[in-house]
Amino acid sequence: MARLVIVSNRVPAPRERKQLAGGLAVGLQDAIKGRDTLWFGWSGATGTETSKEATIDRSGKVEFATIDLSAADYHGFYRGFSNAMLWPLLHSRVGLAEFRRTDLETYQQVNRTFAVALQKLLRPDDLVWVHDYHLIPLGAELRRLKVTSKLGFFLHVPFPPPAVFDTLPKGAELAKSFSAYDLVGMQTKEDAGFLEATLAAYGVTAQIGTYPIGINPESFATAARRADGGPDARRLVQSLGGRALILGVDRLDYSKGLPQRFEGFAKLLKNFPQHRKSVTFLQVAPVSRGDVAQYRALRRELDGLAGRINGEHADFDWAPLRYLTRSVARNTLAGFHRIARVGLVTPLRDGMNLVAKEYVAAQNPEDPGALVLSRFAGAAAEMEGAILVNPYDPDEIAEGLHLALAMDGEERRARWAQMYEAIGRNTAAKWAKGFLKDLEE
Ligand code: ADQ
Repeated sequence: MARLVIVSNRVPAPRERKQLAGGLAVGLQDAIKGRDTLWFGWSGATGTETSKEATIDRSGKVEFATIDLSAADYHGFYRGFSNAMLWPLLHSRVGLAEFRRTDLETYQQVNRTFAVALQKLLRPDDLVWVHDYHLIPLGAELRRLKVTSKLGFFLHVPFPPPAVFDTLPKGAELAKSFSAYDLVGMQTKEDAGFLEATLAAYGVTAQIGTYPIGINPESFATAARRADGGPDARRLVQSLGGRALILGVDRLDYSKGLPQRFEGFAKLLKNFPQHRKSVTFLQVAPVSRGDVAQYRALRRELDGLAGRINGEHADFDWAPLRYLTRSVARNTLAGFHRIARVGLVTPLRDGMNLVAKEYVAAQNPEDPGALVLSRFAGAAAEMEGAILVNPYDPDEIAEGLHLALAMDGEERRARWAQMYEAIGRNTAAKWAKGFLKDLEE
């Protein structure tokens, strides 16, 4: 079997390697099993200089090769072009994108540096799988260095319509670099169609396929069952005093539609007063990318909204909204999902959104909760049993919440069964195996 070479912006830190958690790592775990693997990427450390060569260490069957970034490269490549330009653009948020020519140059330069360091470690029959928007030009840089191995690329985030992508300065060059890969994987058919149309506009083609990412439903369900009886879950249930829990779990990111979600909850309290005092909304949203201006502004906005909503609707013995910007352990969250009567997942745009799938996996099949889901999350294409809403419209979110809270057990079980079947159809393991099989052929 060919060696698998995974390339991702962040490589799991040594302490994370024994117990891989989170989307990408969980998906890849099954692909790695029993395979000779090299995992290459940024260490997460910044220093005075970007490393010219990777530092290599081994953990079981996996070899890790990492590069440190200089502070200047971190700013231009990671914080700048990747997260202040490409992230908003790919989520169709042109108004939030910040372009600087120097950031683009640094992005290209870092991809070149990665390629040079990686090329030295490659063997001709390796299967190289590059992940996400930080590394789009890597394939073309490797080809320039005469690498002949099979090269695959997977985009975890959405791809915008051609007219939106066209606003990216020097976008033609970036688009053309997709064609250096033998296979390009996207989350949904819509994303695949937009990429294909964009490439066509620049006169290039690529082999594009759709590979919706998933989770491992059984292991998440087991974690949820275990955590359900644990001390944190008990404390949460006790604190609810019999009220229904609405739960949101996200990174603090403007793609997740949090202000509109908070407004939607406030509309629920206002437009459907029968739920006043019988629901509590818990939003867990740990700060992410706190050094990008747009993320700091979002945090300020949410602080204000949370204060206003609680000020307006709370009573001396009840606060409707609980908002946490610190992180909560993954297993604890699994238990919280199981307790929640409603999972509230309303991104304005999302590649897939694994939280929606985790919510479904965590439910008690005898008495499952309902999922209110944005129709602009990749997951919406699979989740017929969800209550789909337009995440830009707080009134519609409120209506969705009302429907979820009023739904009888029979309908909840029927909808949940459809969703559980869907998350079992596209698991993390199937995603990785499907992509690699197609790349190999
Ligand atoms: P993210 O934008 O990070 O991922 P998502 O898919 O929802 O979004 O979450 C990925 C993982 O992070 C999940 O396992 C989730 O449980 C975890 N996570 C999210 N919020 C958390 C929190 N508050 N505390 C602890 N864990 C949390 C990107 C794309 C998505 C795509 C994934 C995978 O933006 O669209 O689904 O990659 O491809």
